[in-house]
Amino acid sequence: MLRVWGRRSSFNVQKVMWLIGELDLRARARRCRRCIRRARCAAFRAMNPHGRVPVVRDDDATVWESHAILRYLAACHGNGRFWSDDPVVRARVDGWMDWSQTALQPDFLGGVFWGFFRTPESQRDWLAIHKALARCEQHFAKLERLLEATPFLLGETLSLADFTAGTSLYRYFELEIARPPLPAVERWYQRLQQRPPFRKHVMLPFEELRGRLDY
Ligand SMILES: N[C@@H](CCC(=O)N[C@@H](CS)C(=O)NCC(=O)O)C(=O)O
Repeated sequence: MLRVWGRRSSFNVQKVMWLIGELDLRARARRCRRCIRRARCAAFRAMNPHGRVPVVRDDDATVWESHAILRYLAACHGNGRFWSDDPVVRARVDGWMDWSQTALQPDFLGGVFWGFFRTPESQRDWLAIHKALARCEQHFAKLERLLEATPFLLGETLSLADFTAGTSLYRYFELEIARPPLPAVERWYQRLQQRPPFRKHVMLPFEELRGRLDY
């Protein structure tokens, strides 16, 4: 039984819960009253020195950092699904995972979702939001080109690359923002929506986060 620390509205937790669902693993959500002040809780910091979620405990292994958790779960429980033992295949997946974390996520989650949705209207920096949106257009254009040729980012089957980039889709398509036409990305999004763990863990209304900068 896995133990998972995190809140359902956290984007980084959602990726991990989606994979746990796809792998059909049993998981128990762990919470403690002090988790509200995780960063200051010594017991939590002993598991993750950064005081952030998600954190997963699997028997004696404690893993933090969402992409490290995805790789750990796929390696231990995937039986070759979603990641690969072949270094060449794995490097391609890793490349898109790292791109998601260092390009798409900062611009979409940081620049647009935080800058626009989580920031109270009176404090929004519109110039920064528009710049981030323009960068997101370029990122989604890259995904569009990949997906014109294949149903999932790296071919016929789902890989960890889809988990990391795909977790943005629900928020990207739900927000009241300008978007370019992205027919291949939309088809991919529809394919992901057919997966119960994606619907259960990623497609979660996020209205409670509007104008909230507190975590
Ligand atoms: N790079 C880290 C980022 C972790 C992170 O920033 N987590 C956020 C939630 S998405 C967090 O812990 N925020 C404080 C909180 O929820 O208490 C990862 O991918 O796991």
